[in-house]
Amino acid sequence: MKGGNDGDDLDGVAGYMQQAKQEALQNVEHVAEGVAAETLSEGNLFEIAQSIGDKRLKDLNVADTTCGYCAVGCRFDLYSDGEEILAARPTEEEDAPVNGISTCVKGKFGYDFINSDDRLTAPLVRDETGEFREATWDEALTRVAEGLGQIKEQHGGEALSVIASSKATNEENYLMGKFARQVLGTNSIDNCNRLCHSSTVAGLAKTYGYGAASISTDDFELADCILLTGSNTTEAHPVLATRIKQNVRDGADLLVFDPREIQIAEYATQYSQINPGYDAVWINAITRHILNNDLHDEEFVEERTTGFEEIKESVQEFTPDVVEDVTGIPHAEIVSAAETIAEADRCVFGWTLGLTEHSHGTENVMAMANLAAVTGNLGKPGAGVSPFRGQNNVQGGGGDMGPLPDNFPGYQDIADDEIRAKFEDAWDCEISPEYGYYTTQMFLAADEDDIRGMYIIGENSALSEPGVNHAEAVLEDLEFLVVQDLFVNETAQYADVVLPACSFVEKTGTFTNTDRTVQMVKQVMEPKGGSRPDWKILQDLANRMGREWDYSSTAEIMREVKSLTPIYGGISQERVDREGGVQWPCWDDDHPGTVRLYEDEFNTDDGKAHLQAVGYSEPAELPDEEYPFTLTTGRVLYQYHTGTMTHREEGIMQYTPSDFIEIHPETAVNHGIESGDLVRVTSRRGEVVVPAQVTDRVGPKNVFIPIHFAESAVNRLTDEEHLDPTAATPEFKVSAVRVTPYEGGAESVSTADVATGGDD
Ligand SMILES: Nc1nc2c(c(=O)[nH]1)N[C@H]1C(S)=C(S)[C@@H](COP(=O)(O)OP(=O)(O)OC[C@H]3O[C@@H](n4cnc5c(=O)[nH]c(N)nc54)[C@H](O)[C@@H]3O)O[C@H]1N2
Ligand SMILES: Nc1nc2c(c(=O)[nH]1)N[C@H]1C(S)=C(S)[C@@H](COP(=O)(O)OP(=O)(O)OC[C@H]3O[C@@H](n4cnc5c(=O)[nH]c(N)nc54)[C@H](O)[C@@H]3O)O[C@H]1N2
Ligand code: SF4
Ligand SMILES: [Mo]
Repeated sequence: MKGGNDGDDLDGVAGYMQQAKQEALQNVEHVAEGVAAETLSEGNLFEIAQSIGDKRLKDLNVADTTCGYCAVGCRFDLYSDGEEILAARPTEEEDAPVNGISTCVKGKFGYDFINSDDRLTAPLVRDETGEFREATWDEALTRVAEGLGQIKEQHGGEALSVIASSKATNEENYLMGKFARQVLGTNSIDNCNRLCHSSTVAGLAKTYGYGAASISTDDFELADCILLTGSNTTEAHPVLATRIKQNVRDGADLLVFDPREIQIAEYATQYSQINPGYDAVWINAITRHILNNDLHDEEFVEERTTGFEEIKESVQEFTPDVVEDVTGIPHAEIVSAAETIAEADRCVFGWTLGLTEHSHGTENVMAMANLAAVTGNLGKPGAGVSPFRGQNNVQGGGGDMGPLPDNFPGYQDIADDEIRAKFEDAWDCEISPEYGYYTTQMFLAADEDDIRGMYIIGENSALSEPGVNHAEAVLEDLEFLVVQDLFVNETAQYADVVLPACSFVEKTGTFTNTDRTVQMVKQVMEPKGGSRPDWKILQDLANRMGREWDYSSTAEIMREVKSLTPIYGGISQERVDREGGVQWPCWDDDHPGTVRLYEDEFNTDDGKAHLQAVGYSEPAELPDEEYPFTLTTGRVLYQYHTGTMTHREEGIMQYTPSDFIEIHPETAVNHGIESGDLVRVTSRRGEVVVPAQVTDRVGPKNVFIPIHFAESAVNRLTDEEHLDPTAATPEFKVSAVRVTPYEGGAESVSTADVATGGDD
């Protein structure tokens, strides 16, 4: 933390906040058009500006830091008077490689959660009556050490699992992995990437070698053509959307494939409305048209890929009739997309969860990776693949740092004897070569008593897992559950001990964003009450469980990461701070970092891209007479996930205070439903009651519900059992449901109504 020092800047910050208000109210550049005006009450913004105006800047702390919401990785200065965050103001453009001078509403205004009345400020333990009571750190940590220790003693460390937090820093996630393997003796450690982009990581790693974006954010502005699918970019990655729209305004082509006519579709050269769950089909069809008409990049294919003949054969089944029938896309749209991509010199392929959250997500991603490779769109400016990552630090904390059942930091395979020996030596412990459970599998393994205790850090599994009626039963039945979070979230309600952690404004470390840039996160406020940064909690716990950890700062932890992780071999906090950001792979102190992957070779044994034949796939659960609609789920701009942070933001809650279901006008008429009416939505696994929003944004056979509301938790409807066979990602984007008008009226929606299982 440092104090502010420049008298003139005082006006600057106050002035900035006034201007921000104008922007939020009028200039709706990167917020969904037409709704920005309602986002924040004028009073709220005025108060912020006023409160800065009333203070002397030298009394304020200011730190240049990285946003803790999404993985775009916007940078800004945060101003605090020690009590609260007063303003977020973009840093100098050159210090903010991704966002330049813009940020979205969450990064700019989403800080009320930090001081929220229900923020955890002391550990909680269950008393004899089963209720929580506050405890000292000493008592709470002793209870945790005993609870986890007992299970380890009786059933072995493998009976324990850890869910690590992609909200937390790289350094903390590194320690979570080390803690699981060294202290608990389990490889069952995973994180939210499993619910999100693990199929991207698997599919890209198999084809190209690295499970990450090949490009930098700047490449969006260098491309002649951008294909976007399964990404509600303006709402989920607003600042990336701004940069894409900028390039489209300058003449680039934009192709959007999505079941919902999302806002970015308005800017598209071509928008194709697709049936959810058949992405490999239309992607293969585009590849087929390109190959059968010799529109591919022959030289690139010849020199830099293997498997071309196999994929040429495998795409032949995707004939125009088949494609139109299952995906709903007319052949002419396949042809025009194929030709636009083939004609472009530089094309970026961008995607998010619409492609990955399926029982065949890895195949979808491999089909996309094939398309990028056959058109030679890799390893050059303005061309490549970009899965937009989700949580602020899921790339680094959720992947690179190795809190994973199968990998050590830097994607080093735990089954490799030499690599395992390196970590056994560094960590002074024995590590099993057997992979642990993925998150989704942990919940299934608990049914068989293969998992008996869990340590859940910064993840709200009781809402975010698929099939939460099942997840809740598992959490309830665990022999021991520790939750480490900012709040008593829905998951913590099942815990034996809750440990109060602190947020990204209260600690120092690094995050790695969606384009592999490692950036500094800096403390601007003291930890709230008795809360502690995750790394300090882990250190205390490790030491109570027989180890001697002695880190005095997160910079020291990063030095250990650097020594064990080749792709972070040149990355230290000092360097990241000095240079503003460093992109991995960065092999040593003299290496400049990597702006773009695969310029010369792929990260495979022979240096070539290994194209993977991908056949027909369909969702695990198809609509039928009983459950005739396809439900898809996702996000809205102003809310973040399970709401732990954004529901505490008054301005944001004014805009999206409650849940809704998007229903096509035809469906609405057929069922006698009008906008605002309550609707009962039933799947084979459960039901929820939500108000209808009648709109032709969705197709007539589909409905959409956001994921942000506990009271009508959409994951009561989704399926925990049908997982991607490679990546174990759930099929969040497709469930078969029935919709019926809810007869009871709003006041009669009881908790029991919305919270119990369905009629299966
Ligand atoms: N405001 C906000 N921003 C966020 C988040 C948040 O909670 N709130 N969360 C962050 C995280 S962790 C993540 S992972 C990202 C997610 O970012 P996105 O993936 O963009 O978000 P979603 O809304 O889940 O879904 C994306 C799109 O997939 C489409 N879709 C649904 N089914 C299919 C299908 O079968 N095929 C295709 N091709 N498309 C389909 C939906 O219509 C939607 O437009 O957002 C990040 N940013
Ligand atoms: N149906 C459906 N379900 C989905 C999805 C979908 O599209 N559809 N998307 C999936 C995806 S992509 C994701 S990423 C998940 C998200 O699901 P979760 O990761 O479970 O969601 P969050 O609400 O972000 O939970 C993060 C928790 O971390 C806490 N926290 C914040 N900062 C810190 C910190 O520094 N330390 C600690 N210890 N805690 C902290 C917050 O208070 C919060 O409780 O949801 C998944 N679930
Ligand atoms: S786009 Fe993402 S990183 Fe940027 S300010 Fe918004 S939430 Fe934060
Ligand atoms: Mo995510």
